[in-house]
Amino acid sequence: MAKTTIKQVKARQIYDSRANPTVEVDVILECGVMGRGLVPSGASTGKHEAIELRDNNPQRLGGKSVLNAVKNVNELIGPRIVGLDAMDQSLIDNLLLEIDGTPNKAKMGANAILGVSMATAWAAANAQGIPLYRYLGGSNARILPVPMIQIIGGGMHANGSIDIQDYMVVPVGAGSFAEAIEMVVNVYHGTRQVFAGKGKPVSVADEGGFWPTFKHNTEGLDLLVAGIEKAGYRPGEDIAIALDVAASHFYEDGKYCFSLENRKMDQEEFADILVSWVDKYPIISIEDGMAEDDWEGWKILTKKMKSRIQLVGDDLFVTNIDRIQRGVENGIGNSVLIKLNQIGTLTETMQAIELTKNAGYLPVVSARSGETEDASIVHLAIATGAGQLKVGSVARSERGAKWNEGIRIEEQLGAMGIYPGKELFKRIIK
Ligand code: 2PG
Ligand code: MG
Repeated sequence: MAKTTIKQVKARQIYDSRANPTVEVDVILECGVMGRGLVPSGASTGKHEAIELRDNNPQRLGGKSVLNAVKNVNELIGPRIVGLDAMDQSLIDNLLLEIDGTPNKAKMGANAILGVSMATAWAAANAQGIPLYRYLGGSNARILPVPMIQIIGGGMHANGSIDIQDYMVVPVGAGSFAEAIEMVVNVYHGTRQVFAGKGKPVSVADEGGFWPTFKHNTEGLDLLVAGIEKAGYRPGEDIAIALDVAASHFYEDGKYCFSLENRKMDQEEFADILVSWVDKYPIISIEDGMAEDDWEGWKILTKKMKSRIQLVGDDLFVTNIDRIQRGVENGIGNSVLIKLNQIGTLTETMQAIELTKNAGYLPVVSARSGETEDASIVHLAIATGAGQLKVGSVARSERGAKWNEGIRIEEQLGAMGIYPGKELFKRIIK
């Protein structure tokens, strides 16, 4: 028996950053080493994502408990993977798909499956005494991600108070990952001063960015530029702006509806609005500028924008190889948001990143709005050389856990580490 043979699998219900229940899995090996997987959870979920199994029992935690997913791990999945070698990640992930048997992981739950998949990888890495990024990526794992960090949180993460979901910054001018985080922390505090100076509340939304009380969606862009300047940086040169429009959530009957401005737009009009923002503000990236099934709208947007900025598909691609493939074949977007729990296993996630890179698109590894102290996604981003990482804001420890882990890994990599900065975007922006 190998020392990395799985001896025990144990799941439990824990709680995430929004005080919602989620799944945690421990995989324990014969050698006594353990790996742990903590599962995140989205709020602005794409409809093509793998299924997050919740109990829907109104008597308990508002229907959100995950006791069935926990039970699936403890009673159905665990017994099937005990005795297997934790080093055989893809074999175990394939077995998880087989045990579930549905195309969208509806039976076991993607939350149950991902917990096991992640815990297995950590156990194997821990048994070898190496960090996860190195276990998954080998000695090639040395590209630190350019962070995409939320300064103002809107959309479904701020109770629908404005239409746009994430106003973020990208420290393209930093010379290292640690410097990148320091710059964004300065912008965060600079923006707080700008908000306070205008008499706006400085309370925060779900991912730690400031809560928006705006009259117009572009007010967020103006405040962000002011925040960057207040911190002493040059907008665009040092720090660029990124948006997650999350357009699926205000697309109704073929129209994009800004409720804040009482305005309904067709695809052409909406794409023109976004282009006018790119003309006016130092925007480097727009995510979900069109809705998840509006392939036509995406085509129009890509045509108007392509090569000027990064166009990221989140709800559109849902880390799903078939959907990414369809996008690539039709020349839609030029970047893919990568979320482990959208697809459910580590192996499928790594395949999605590989496909994205091979197509000449840029992957952006991403957290969910509901997070835990787990920092696996930083390891995933570095292991795969993804190049970018999006994790909400720099405030709140479930976010900080990721940025802090990146700082530690950069220190570990020393002279081997590479922070790509603005160079990265030259692959897609001409
Ligand atoms: C997104 C994420 C993170 P959620 O839309 O990209 O901002 O949100 O996890 O709620 O889907
Ligand atoms: Mg998104």
